[in-house]
Amino acid sequence: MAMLVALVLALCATMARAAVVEHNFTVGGMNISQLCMDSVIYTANEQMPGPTIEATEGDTVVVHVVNDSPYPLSLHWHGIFQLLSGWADGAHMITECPIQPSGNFTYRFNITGQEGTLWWHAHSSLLRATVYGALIIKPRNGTDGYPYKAPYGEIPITLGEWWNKNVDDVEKDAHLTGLGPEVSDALTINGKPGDQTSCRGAGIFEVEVEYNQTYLLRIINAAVNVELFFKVSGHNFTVVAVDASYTEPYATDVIVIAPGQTVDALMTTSATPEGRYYMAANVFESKTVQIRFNNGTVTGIVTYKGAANGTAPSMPAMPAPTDVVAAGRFYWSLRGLVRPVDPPLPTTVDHSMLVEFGVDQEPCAPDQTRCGGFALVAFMNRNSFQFPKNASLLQASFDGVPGVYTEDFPSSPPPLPGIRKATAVKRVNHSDVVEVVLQSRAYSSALGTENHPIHLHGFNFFVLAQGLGAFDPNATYNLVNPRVRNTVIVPGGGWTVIRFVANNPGMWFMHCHLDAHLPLGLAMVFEVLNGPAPNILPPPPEDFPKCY
Ligand SMILES: *[C@@H]1O[C@H](CO)[C@@H](O)[C@H](O)[C@H]1NC(C)=O
Ligand SMILES: *[C@@H]1O[C@H](CO)[C@@H](O)[C@H](O)[C@H]1NC(C)=O
Ligand SMILES: *[C@@H]1O[C@H](CO)[C@@H](O)[C@H](O)[C@H]1NC(C)=O
Ligand SMILES: *[C@@H]1O[C@H](CO)[C@@H](O)[C@H](O)[C@H]1NC(C)=O
Ligand SMILES: *[C@@H]1O[C@H](CO)[C@@H](O)[C@H](O)[C@H]1NC(C)=O
Ligand SMILES: *[C@@H]1O[C@H](CO)[C@@H](O)[C@H](O)[C@H]1NC(C)=O
Ligand SMILES: *[C@@H]1O[C@H](CO)[C@@H](O)[C@H](O)[C@H]1NC(C)=O
Ligand SMILES: *[C@@H]1O[C@H](CO)[C@@H](O)[C@H](O)[C@H]1NC(C)=O
Ligand SMILES: *[C@@H]1O[C@H](CO)[C@@H](O)[C@H](O)[C@H]1NC(C)=O
Ligand SMILES: *[C@@H]1O[C@H](CO)[C@@H](O)[C@H](O)[C@H]1NC(C)=O
Ligand SMILES: *[C@@H]1O[C@H](CO)[C@@H](O)[C@H](O)[C@H]1NC(C)=O
Ligand SMILES: *[C@@H]1O[C@H](CO)[C@@H](O)[C@H](O)[C@H]1NC(C)=O
Ligand SMILES: [Cu+2]
Repeated sequence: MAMLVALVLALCATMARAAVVEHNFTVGGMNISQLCMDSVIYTANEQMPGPTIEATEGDTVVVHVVNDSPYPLSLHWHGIFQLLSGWADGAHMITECPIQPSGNFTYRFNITGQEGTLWWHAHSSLLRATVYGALIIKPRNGTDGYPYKAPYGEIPITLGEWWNKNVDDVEKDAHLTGLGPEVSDALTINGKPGDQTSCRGAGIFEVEVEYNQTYLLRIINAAVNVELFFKVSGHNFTVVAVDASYTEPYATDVIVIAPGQTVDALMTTSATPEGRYYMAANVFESKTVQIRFNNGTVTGIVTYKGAANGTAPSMPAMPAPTDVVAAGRFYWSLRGLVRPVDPPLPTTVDHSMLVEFGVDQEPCAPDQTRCGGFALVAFMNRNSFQFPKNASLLQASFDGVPGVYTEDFPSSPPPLPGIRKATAVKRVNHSDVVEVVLQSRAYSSALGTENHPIHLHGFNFFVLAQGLGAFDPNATYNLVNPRVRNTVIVPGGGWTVIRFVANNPGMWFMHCHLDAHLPLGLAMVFEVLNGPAPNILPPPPEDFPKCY
């Protein structure tokens, strides 16, 4: 009996009870001095990055959002499954109409069957440049739940992109000129541009570590439009998870990360004791034609305990911004960690899709008053996604409002050329298995190609294969230990195959996570129907932002 009591106590100690993790986020203006300039930006709780949400798998997250900004706002919980809580996904005009200025809304969702590093961000206009933060999910079993030795400490590294200009104006200008957003003014690590910019005394992120310990770096690419290389001088990494899915340990000296993605990497502090080491990030630019890009380097500092003040940190040798080999090696080397507790790869496919996408040129529209020559347009299977204006897709579907969207998103590229501006969804039954060949294409020689980080809301997917050029139907798929992600790079002009189980009713956005491409139409939506009880989407919460 005593033994039984001891056992029960031990279980209680290791298995955290499901808790409610509650936050208040007020999104409003704040004065900031950044890059030697005074700016007004919009943030959650006057923090950039915004507050970190820390939860345990099984918890309920409740975030009361008050919109004190002049912009319509929605917050997306990037990578969260939103099982039967699709109303809380925060995708602007897909799952909700935005929270109007002075309005408020409480996002409520349970975190079920996922753990690791995710993040949250505004999903309206370019606000996510400043409205973002980490969302960290601990295993139910605490650090014993990690499939690797529990680290001594954890260091969140949120990489961002900074504009001196108001980012809503950057977005408006992008439309008026038809050319996409201008290049950002700096990259940031945990909100700080570091000490390699022309602004002396710009803030820098610094972290103190103990010698000869292993730390878990939770790296998030919250940048708006750029893939990044990340290194720490004198240190190597072991990648153990991406997008809150465990990987087989992967040793590397450089992390490559696309907007929307996360990487968990172990780093052992075994360099010279009492030393100081720069962490640094710079852009990986995959475009095949020359363009302007942010060529700056953001720095932070890892200071070993006892380091003398003023010790100059050593700088890592960064890959060149065009180092496609380093980038490809990282992205394509990752393998999923197969655990009995994780959902297995489905072996049969109900919907097999080929989705061709890219960016092209079209004549300027009348409202593009600063457009000369041509405007950019993007599409998937010739459908350039248009955000609905009067109702969110989910509300229209739930209330049966006609005319908001069509259900004819094609499963393969239509034979006729021409671009349709449409709000088209692909309908699938609950629990159907969907496989998509994502095929990037060059539509205009002037624009070339570039990598696109494709993000799927509501689901993780298995990444089965990828390659350059046209999809190879004879390609070997990894059906053994494919990596699991929510955002995957499709190589410029190349292809990537993903597979997922549509086990959650709702309207789930799939789009390019470069904010430059989303307003151009590089998106589509999966409509997943209700399944048998209990797999039925409940009605929206009472305080749901009103569309009509
Ligand atoms: C949120 O704000 C309300 C009202 O001001 C307050 O009662 C509550 O304690 C706050 N909750 C948290 C988690 O800060
Ligand atoms: C920023 O500072 C200006 C001048 O001090 C002040 O008038 C304004 O209210 C501040 N704005 C915010 C959002 O705090
Ligand atoms: C979330 O968890 C709570 C507490 O366990 C439960 O009452 C609620 O039904 C769950 N919500 C959903 C959408 O599953
Ligand atoms: C949220 O909005 C409701 C309805 O307008 C209002 O009654 C309430 O006071 C608001 N709450 C907060 C915290 O602003
Ligand atoms: C958590 O611990 C329990 C009891 O030791 C075990 O049965 C379970 O598989 C563990 N869960 C995970 C996700 O590791
Ligand atoms: C570093 O830590 C390892 C294991 O914790 C230990 O075996 C080793 O002796 C330590 N090395 C130094 C130089 O302290
Ligand atoms: C990092 O890994 C490389 C390649 O394996 C190795 O040459 C180098 O010595 C390692 N550096 C450190 C600091 O461990
Ligand atoms: C980086 O870009 C700026 C602006 O386009 C340019 O003036 C500068 O020479 C570039 N620096 C390097 C090292 O290429
Ligand atoms: C470095 O400077 C800081 C602040 O000036 C001080 O608190 C700290 O003790 C100094 N550390 C060492 C190792 O001298
Ligand atoms: C949206 O609503 C406006 C005003 O009620 C109406 O004129 C317009 O036709 C509606 N558009 C669509 C696509 O339903
Ligand atoms: C859903 O399943 C039903 C019954 O098998 C089938 O008739 C229908 O075509 C399916 N719908 C979709 C969108 O796959
Ligand atoms: C795929 O393999 C078949 C049979 O070996 C071959 O006939 C076909 O040409 C191959 N297709 C491609 C695109 O390589
Ligand atoms: Cu893109």
